Amino acid sequence: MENYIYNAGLGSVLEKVVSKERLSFSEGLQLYKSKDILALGYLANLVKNRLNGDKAYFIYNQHINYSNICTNLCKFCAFGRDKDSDLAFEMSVEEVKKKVVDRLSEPISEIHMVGGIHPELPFDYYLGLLRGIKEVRPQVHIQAFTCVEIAHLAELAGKSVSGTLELLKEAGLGSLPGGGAEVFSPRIRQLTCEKKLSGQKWLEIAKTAHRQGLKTNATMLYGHIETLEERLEHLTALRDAQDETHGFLAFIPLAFHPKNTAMSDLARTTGLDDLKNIAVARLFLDNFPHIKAYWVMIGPQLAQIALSFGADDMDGTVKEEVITHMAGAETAQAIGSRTLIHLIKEAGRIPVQRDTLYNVIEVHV
Ligand code: V47
Repeated sequence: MENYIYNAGLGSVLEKVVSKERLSFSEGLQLYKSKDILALGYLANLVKNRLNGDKAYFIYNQHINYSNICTNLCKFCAFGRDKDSDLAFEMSVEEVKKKVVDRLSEPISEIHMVGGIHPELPFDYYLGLLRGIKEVRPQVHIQAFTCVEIAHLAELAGKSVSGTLELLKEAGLGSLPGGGAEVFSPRIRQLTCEKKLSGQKWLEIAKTAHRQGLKTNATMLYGHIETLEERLEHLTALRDAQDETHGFLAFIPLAFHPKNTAMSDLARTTGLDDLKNIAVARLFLDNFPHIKAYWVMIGPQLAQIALSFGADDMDGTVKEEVITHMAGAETAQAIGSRTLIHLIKEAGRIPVQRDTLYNVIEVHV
């Protein structure tokens, strides 16, 4: 295989991978430009195996979107709605609690909860969501509110980001999901989500959370109008931030779904680009412990293959996924843990059911 990698022009990357040296920006670009997906997969798999062995993680989780009302209305998003839209929705704290209660018989260890930037809901509503969930499911880990929502909540609370995070933590917040990062490039943000907070602010909030002991994830929305250089700039900014705080748990590349968005003329991402984003992320983000293949966006079949291209995590059962499905995702809205275990085993990996912080709940041998 080593000759194959040299023939693919990636010999110098192989040497760096073997000697655990950090890849440069231009090497990252070379990986993105390579059409040799097998060479990329082989290299990424070396790193993945070194970090995570044969393990592939999944979690028993439940997604809850408390509201799609949003003032940002990003061009790539089919979920957000103006408050006067017929399709706008907003759940009361009681309704969110009921969603949790409805699944109390299932071994859910994480609630993943995000929503739009709502123009009217007060700060107390968000504290109420966290307290309400903890009231009915005290042991559950709540991974909620992207850095974009945290910036908004800090404004509502009239406090600093760290003061706001403290209050949210007291109410039950366990960690932050990785959404809202999109592509950090100011050019891309100007063209696709001009009202959203800047990439720099997103990173500052993530780092503030880390310094307060809150772990977070990070994402990149790829496959629309971003250049390969802009992808690499995004990954570089994440790698630099992680060097400072070591608070990111996982990186999740998010494949753009164009349907029902203001960018619906664009095509869906290809399988090759999906695998490439997983592999390049694994190789470039040398300080990220986990790379997730999010089956909702790339499909369970490709997510399974991604376990041989650098990914070590398939996310989880998810239950009612809404954000990607409003943008035309054809995957199911939930997946059974048995299916996840089967997919992982068939890929030659050991399925490890984890909690949010990657503590092992059960190894499914
Ligand atoms: O923030 C919006 C993106 C994110 C579209 O942290 C779209 O473990 C594709 O962040 N096509 C929400 N993507 C999902 C997310 C996530 C999912 C799973 C796990 C984790 C984690 C995080 O989805 C949004 C936005 O970046 N998004 N519209 C679209 N049309």
